[in-house]
Amino acid sequence: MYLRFVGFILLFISAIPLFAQEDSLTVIGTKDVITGLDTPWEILWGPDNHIWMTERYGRISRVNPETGELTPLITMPEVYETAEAGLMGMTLHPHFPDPPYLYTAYTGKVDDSTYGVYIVRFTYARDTLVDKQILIDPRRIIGGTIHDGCRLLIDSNDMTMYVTTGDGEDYWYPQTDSIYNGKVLRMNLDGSVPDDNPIPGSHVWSKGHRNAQGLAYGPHHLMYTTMHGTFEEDEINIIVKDGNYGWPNINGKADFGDEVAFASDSSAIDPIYTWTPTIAPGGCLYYDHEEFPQLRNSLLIAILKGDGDGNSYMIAAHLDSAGTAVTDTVRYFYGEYGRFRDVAIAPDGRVFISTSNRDSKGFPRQDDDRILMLYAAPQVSVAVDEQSTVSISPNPMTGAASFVTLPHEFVGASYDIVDALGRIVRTGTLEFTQSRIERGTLAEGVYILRVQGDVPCSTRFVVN
Ligand SMILES: [Ca+2]
Ligand SMILES: [Ca+2]
Repeated sequence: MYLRFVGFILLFISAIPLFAQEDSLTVIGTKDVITGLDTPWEILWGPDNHIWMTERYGRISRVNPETGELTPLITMPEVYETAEAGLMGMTLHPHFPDPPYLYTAYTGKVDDSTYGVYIVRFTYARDTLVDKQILIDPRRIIGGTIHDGCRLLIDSNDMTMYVTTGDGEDYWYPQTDSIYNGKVLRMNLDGSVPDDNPIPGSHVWSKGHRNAQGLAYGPHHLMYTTMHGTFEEDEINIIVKDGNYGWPNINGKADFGDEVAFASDSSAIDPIYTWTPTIAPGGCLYYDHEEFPQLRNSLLIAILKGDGDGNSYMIAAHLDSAGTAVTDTVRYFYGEYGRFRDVAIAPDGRVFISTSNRDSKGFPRQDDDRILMLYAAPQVSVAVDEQSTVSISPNPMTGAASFVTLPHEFVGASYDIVDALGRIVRTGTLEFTQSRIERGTLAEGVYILRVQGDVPCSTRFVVN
């Protein structure tokens, strides 16, 4: 388990920083809810206080978040999993279990040679799923091997469901109204077209999308998507009725000649935020619970690629009070768990996030994939002992290593190194009265060395 602090206030006096009191710190603890999964795609909190989950190969399960017990509901042989295709988003009826309806989306065959994306409804009965109903003709959402969508979201005010679809890696689809790829679709819960959709008889709500995997309501009932750009400009969008979001004529913001021209011709809408280089945002949810003050009024976004090579993370994208601009973004769990695909939030403010290391693009560890729980952990003091019997030299560490000097009675003690965000970044044992501490992967910054002797002591040092 990692403990981390946010809200550390660093006060720099000359080159030596002093830490303020840590009484305002909130600690985010993480722990495994369940491991040994295969590419969980959707996780959501159900009214039965369980996590409901799809895995891309075709299984839907309930997971007890307290015990990690998994109850499989169905494994669907009709799901076609490859590259980015397979079983994807899921949602429950807002009044579940009355009616006991579950909605999901998957790639499957429509005939011997072609694939489509199925939007379906199941009925939940005694820990199984029965009576599958196909809500939209799957030939209208052409199934690709990549860019297949699909996140689902029900508006409980008018009982309509929104579904993001990918462009199936076809440049023509997103601007073509008759094809459902590269769109946000809107339907009644029986699959019919709502009377107030922008195009009579069509499920298309907005167009010009490349591949949105995040779809969530935020403040003021604004609807957000997170979207995969090309090699540049991943996006956060606010989705409006009949909006055109520009793809493939515009990637990200309309900031080049042809993009500007298309935007003025088509009234295309700019994203509210972009990332370049791209990081591949997955699922997102809006968070505004007091459990984690540092996450309030933000979109929590599961990031798939991040910096690549497994160096991915979760992002909290903080919003302004109107919800129409991102004021800053903060990364969590950088490089610690690999790729993240989706998030879920419990009513008590706990956050759950799922990894996606077995999706063929990750570097799975033995017990991947997993669902992690984020919880408010007891605070741990890392106050620095000003009269410490342990010292580090040279400090700042400018070379490959420094030496820790400590009294004989500390020899054999374990230590850890905590970074300025309160994360334990290294642990080890001090074998000698002068023990070498390698710089290794320590980035530039301020650290605290904590030694667990009979009388614990600590000292701070700087790496630059
Ligand atoms: Ca979710
Ligand atoms: Ca652009």
